[in-house]
Amino acid sequence: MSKKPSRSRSKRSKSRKPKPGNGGETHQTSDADASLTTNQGVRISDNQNALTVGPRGPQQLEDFVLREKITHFDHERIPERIVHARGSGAHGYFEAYDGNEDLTCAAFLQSGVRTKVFARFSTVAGSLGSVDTARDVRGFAVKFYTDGGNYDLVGNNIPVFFIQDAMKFPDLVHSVKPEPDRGFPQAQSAHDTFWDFVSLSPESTHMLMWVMSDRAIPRSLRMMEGFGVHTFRLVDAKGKATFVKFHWKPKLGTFSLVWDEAVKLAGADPDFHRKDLWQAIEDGAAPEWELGVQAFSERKAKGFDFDVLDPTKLVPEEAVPVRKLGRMVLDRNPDNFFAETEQVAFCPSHLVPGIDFSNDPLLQGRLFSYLDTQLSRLGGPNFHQIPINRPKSHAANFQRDGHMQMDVPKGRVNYEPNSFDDQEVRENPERGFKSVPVEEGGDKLRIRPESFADHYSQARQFFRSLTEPEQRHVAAAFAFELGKCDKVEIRKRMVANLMNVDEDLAGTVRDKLGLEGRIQRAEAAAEVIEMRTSKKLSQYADMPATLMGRKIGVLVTEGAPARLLSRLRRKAKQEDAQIALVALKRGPVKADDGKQHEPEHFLAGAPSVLFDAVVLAPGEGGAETLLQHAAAEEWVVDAYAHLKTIGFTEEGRKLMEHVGLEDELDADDGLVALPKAKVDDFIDQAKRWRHWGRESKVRPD
Ligand code: HDE
Repeated sequence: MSKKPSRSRSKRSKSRKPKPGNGGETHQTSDADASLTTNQGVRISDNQNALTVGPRGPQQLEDFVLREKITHFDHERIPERIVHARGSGAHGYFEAYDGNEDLTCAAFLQSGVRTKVFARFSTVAGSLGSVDTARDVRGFAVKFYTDGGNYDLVGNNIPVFFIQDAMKFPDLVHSVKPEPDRGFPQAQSAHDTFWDFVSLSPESTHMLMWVMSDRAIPRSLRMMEGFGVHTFRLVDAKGKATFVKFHWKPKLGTFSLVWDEAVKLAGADPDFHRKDLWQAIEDGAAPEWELGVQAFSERKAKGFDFDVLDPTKLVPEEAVPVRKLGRMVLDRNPDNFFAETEQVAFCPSHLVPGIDFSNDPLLQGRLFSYLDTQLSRLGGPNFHQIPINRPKSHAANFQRDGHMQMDVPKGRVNYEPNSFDDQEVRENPERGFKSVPVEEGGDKLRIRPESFADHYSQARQFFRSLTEPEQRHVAAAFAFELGKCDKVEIRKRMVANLMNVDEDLAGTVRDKLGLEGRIQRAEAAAEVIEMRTSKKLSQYADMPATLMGRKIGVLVTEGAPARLLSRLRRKAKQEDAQIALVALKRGPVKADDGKQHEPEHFLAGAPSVLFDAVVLAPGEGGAETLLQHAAAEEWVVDAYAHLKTIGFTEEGRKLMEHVGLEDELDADDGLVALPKAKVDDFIDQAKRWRHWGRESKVRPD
């Protein structure tokens, strides 16, 4: 006779009380105790072994515990968003400023009203597991849980878009996503199919200028502007409508990475943006944006050189300044990434009284798409019942049943009108949403308005409004991306389009690509006009000197100068910046006053790309120890090449000299000797963000 088998082969874990989620109901049993249960609330006796016929026999179909657990696991993933799959979210609030009533009667925009929000920032092209720092547009979506229902402002960090009509969106997205036969490249526009499509669609030229600019590689999600892109309407209590463009302005300013840094960050920390947002909120440094609008009448719109219904055009801020309506603060991280950030469903069609659409043909297509996509992504028509999507205000109607119905509607009546109960919910002609009564008419046809024909003037205006370094980056980005296209005709076609934007830009790109032979300028559908340059289009023309929200990395070894470290900490704190120590090991480092410091990072895991400015502060003899590690050399070389401010002690100077920077020490303001110079000098230089003058030395072409 065989030996009696033990019931469990693994050590039984001590049963702990399951943590309830937000609602707490999932794990609640009528006489709640610490037992593990099935989803039906049945206590589980053994969570280690499936039900079998004898110890080595076949499993039993009747094992409902196993089948429920495996079934749930099998369906733990839901389809990722077809675009904007990779995102980071945060909770917070919006607070309206005084005096918006002349523009809108939207309740949440009235003086002092506070409204809960959930914001989600995303990249567009990459899948859920792709890297944060890819060159891409960033989504900037905000759900306002207003007292009168949910309002979603689903925008981007770039104020224009690639295409003018929703009809072209699937083609645009197919072209940028991994190519269908080979399944790569991931999260990159630098490949043939994307550039084939856009070079054949000249309407994309303006957006391409933005996407090739530094805007597409933001330093932080906290340092991005946001835009509603389309023209919308705000409507006052009397029904008067005003056209508006929405803007989000970050309190920390708008800053970007340099390309080489973005590429290296993709390896050093693929979650760079996600972590940065999370950590700032955890640290109590809640990021803030002001919401503003450019408001203009329909009459004024008629006077512009472009059509305000065309989403490839922007209204220069010099022509119509941004008027601030309120501010948003994101101060709470999600409790659960999946339940909130993943399941949140934004729809531009989620609107409240006081706001209305325009006829922008891209917006009109979006009004259909978002609701539709949630049906398959979130599994059915009841996605609005998921806690993150549920309005926090009264919501009632006679829509019933369907997949994943969470509510239990009571009574006989599921239709309206009905005569069963006068108290049943009814339409509200006074307070209900009403569209602005706009007169429309004309033939039914598929046609692009003539007024959308100018594809190059604003592209030119954007390029010419940039500072020189920004322009260089645009040219380098075009050359990089097109350099990855194997088909020479695509490269040529794109250069031909760029000739309409700026001859110098086209010439530089052409040179970098090594294209030979005559290239004929692309025929422009409308005359390219010279528009006045706009400083507001540049990130760096009017850059604030600030260190707010930034991180300074300090490379240390045993015997690091304690006084310098404490002065740096104090100064950084005053500037709302952070100091992080980097040492050869993560364990404690003794400074020259004998006190132990706990480094935040170890060198091999924290290249200088993680920081905005760096300080080289090894203890005596520390430079030699560090230089046995290639990572230390790269630390300095990269910080220099990424145009960062580098502070260095006498010992740190040896690292600078070792990498061949001795001749630069006096010539470059961004290289600051410490502690001879005061820490203040270092801080002042670091506030300048990048030392652009250095760029021609490290990237001569
Ligand atoms: Fe989107 N877009 N989009 N888009 N979009 C989606 O909706 C779509 C466009 C934007 O964090 C999808 O729920 C069409 C412009 C953001 O969850 C989908 C067109 C702008 C997000 C969709 C556009 C955006 C999306 C995929 C052209 C800036 C992420 C998943 C007509 C104003 C929201 C989803 C989040 C997501 C369709 C163009 C912004 C498929 C058809 C222009 C920020 O419905």
